[in-house]
Amino acid sequence: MSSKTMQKIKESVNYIKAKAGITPEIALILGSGLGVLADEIENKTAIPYEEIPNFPVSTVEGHAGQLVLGELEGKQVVAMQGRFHYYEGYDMSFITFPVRVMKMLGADKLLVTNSAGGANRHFNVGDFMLISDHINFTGTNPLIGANEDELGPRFPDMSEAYNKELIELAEQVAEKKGITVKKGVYVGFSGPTYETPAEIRMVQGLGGDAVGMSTVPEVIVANHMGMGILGISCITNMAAGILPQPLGHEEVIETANRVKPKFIELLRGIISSVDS
Ligand code: R1P
Repeated sequence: MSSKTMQKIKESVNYIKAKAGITPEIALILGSGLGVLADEIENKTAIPYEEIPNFPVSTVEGHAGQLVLGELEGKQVVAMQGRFHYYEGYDMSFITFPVRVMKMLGADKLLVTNSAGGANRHFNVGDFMLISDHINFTGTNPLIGANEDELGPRFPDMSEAYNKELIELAEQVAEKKGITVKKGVYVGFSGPTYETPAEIRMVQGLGGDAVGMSTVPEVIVANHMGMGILGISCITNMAAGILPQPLGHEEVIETANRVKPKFIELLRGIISSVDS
């Protein structure tokens, strides 16, 4: 990270501010097939990533590729309808750049979602899992490089990367709405291969509950900047070796589509209950 990065963040922020006259309180990152929540945003301004200076461009099916700003449940929000993954070939600091921009636009809270494979045998396809913690198995870290002191410390504390109060709030909202939520540890791999059965046995042995190829870098960067983070995984498939069937992205998108109404209800409830 260098002051060149600060300059780039400012350029992106200024461009977005000129297009959308709102100061978001909550940033949303919408996982594979879960981008539909951004369609619910009112009075919105949608800006394709390719228009925003210094932004990467989405390449994955199920990720629309635009930043959407507007109102949801009376709160000002900014949503990434489509995220970036390390396996797309981008540098880790580049895939997490939009998180920095959303924070500099004003968002102090990050609600990050993903489609994940269930490694916990007590989970079922279609479950939601509140992320209590993560294990970084990507082999790298988005904060590698010179530290930008203006953004956060050189050695960030990760002892409560996922905010306990936000997890409790999400549990209360889910209970009120009669939506069952699980809680667990998300293990982030680089992808793009799905994990092997042996890797899933390792994950289980290490206390991991779900696996995926996103979220971890975004959460590290958001935590670096002191954002309050809530992570929700949608268990779109069971991880390798749990069921006698191969894995594919079609199933991920299919399940995400199926749980859409419940996902929207849960997320809306959380956003409406979060303190401004
Ligand atoms: C694999 O099917 C894709 O789905 C998940 C994995 O990380 C991978 O990108 O997507 P999100 O984590 O973006 O929801």
